[in-house]
Amino acid sequence: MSKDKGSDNAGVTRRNFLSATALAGVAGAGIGGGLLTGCSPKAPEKHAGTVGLGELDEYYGFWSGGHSGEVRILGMPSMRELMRIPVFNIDSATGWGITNESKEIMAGGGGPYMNGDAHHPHMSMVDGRYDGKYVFINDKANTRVARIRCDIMKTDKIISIPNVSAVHGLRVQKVPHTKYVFCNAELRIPHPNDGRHLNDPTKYRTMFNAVDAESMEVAWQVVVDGNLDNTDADFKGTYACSTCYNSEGGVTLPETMRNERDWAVVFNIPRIEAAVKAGKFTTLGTSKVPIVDGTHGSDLTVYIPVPKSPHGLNTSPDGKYFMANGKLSPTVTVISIDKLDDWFAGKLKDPRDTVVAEPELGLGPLHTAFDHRGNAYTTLFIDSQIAKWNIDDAIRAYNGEKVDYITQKLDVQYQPGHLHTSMGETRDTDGKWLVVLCKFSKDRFLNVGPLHPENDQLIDISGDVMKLVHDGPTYAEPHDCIIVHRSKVNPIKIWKRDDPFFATTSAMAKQDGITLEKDNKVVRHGREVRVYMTAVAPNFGMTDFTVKKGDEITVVMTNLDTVEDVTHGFVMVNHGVSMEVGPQQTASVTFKADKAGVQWYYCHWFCHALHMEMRGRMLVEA
Ligand code: K7E
Ligand code: CUA
Repeated sequence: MSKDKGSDNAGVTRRNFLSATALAGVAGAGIGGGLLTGCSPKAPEKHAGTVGLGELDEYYGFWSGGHSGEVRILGMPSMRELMRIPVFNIDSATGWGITNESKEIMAGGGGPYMNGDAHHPHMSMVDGRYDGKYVFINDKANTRVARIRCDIMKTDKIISIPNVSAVHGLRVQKVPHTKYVFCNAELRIPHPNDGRHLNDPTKYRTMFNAVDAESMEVAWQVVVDGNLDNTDADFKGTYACSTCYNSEGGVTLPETMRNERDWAVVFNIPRIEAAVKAGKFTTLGTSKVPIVDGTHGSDLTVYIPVPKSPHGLNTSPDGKYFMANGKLSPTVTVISIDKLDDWFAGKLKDPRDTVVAEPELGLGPLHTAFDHRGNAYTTLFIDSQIAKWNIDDAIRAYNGEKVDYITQKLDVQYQPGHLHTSMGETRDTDGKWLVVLCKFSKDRFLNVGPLHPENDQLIDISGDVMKLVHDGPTYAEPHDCIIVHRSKVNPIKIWKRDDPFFATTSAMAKQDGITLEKDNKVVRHGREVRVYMTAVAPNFGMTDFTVKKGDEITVVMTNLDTVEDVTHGFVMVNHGVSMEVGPQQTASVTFKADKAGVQWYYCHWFCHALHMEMRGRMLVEA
């Protein structure tokens, strides 16, 4: 529980380190000393009514950053933002998109792109439970999928999905483990997309994609009818289900809105794997990814008619149901996963026979979350409400009984999209907290100009009634989040010297005969100059080096500090270059020495009372 005080690290803390080593040499307490020792905790006050000052949260929240392109870590239930993980975006503080290590990862996704549109962060699982290993997230803007390593909380892979446009819905396979990351490509494009077709919608297609979670290669793709929106997987390892709109196959808005019903499409994973294995696939263009046909009539899929333009797709954590959220219909369609077995065994005549409930909840149902007591919580975008309803009661009502399945409606501020319960997409769903990600904050906060923050609201669902307990303004646009118990996540505090994150850089150093842990040397290969440098607070291993104008400089920096939280940085003034170098990490950055004269570099991560003095000079000879 959230009773621990401060850090649970038994080793040297940042404060001890600073008082023991740094302050001795500083006249007076100095600016740094004052800053770092002046923060004595007061008596605990309650934050968000839930977590006292200095107390640790019970959960990690992984928040998508929407079109900011990043992922954020929040402490839950305090909703304090703990960290940002740059993924598809460029980040000035850490040098993401600037360092060689991050550029190598970003290059895996094609581009170069400076933007991303991240919607759905989901953690890898074993047997339907979080395993703390990876968080995956889609990029709708540039058709990519990224993986974050949860031991270091850095992005370690980005891939682009071939043959499709705009990856939207993303979920992991839950059982037996996350072998695949499932992702929906949303926008339909001509097959092949070679510049010949604009106005022939019969040529337009999109696909459901499975990415191998370990190799991060696309395993296979499934051609579908319509546009895919959101997706989720079952707790058996047999099915994934996606909402699918535009059953009309149109390309303009009026064309795509004509039909009263669209679909939930169910993908039979073992059958798809068997088809790929048996060679029953095609490929497109230069991509080698096997493509199987899952359009109407295929035995790899079933198209279940559901009311018009469904949006969210959620699996109940008891493993019994897929739920398609109606968006333009006030309903959520509840599909029995057992009955899907009957369908694929040929025992049912009509795909609608798999539907066991269709509760009417209110206007604009977008997403549904769950507790462990048989309740579902659905966002009503237009009504600005959460509907809490009982799943069994909704099934009884569908069977003709007179039961009121809605137990509460709660106003939220305003226009909610996703919502998520603590551990709610896993077998460990615990029914304690519900977070609702509201698209509009309107009047809830101080006016900050025409662009308003959004509003993530925290709701206590541990009792019989939902209670709103906290407003959390957020920057564009956390579509979705997951709330993971802290027992599942265990990041390291100091880098391991053999971390694959900087393996390419280490290999380059080795070729240059450099021992990164001690050498401070300049190695020249023609116009390519490699500057190998160590850093120990408050000194760079090299306070000056000389290059020639026009040289291409690669600075490789190794932080030799072994103290938790002592991160150094490297900024070369007037060169557009910055990078984070954590304890025991190596990082590198490449730039052109295109200005003659003395060029200062400095450390931009506060590391020491003499941090401001941690600097050096590059002399560029004309
Ligand atoms: Cu509803 Cu992209 Cu999950 Cu936004 S999606 S809300
Ligand atoms: Cu090193 Cu600041």
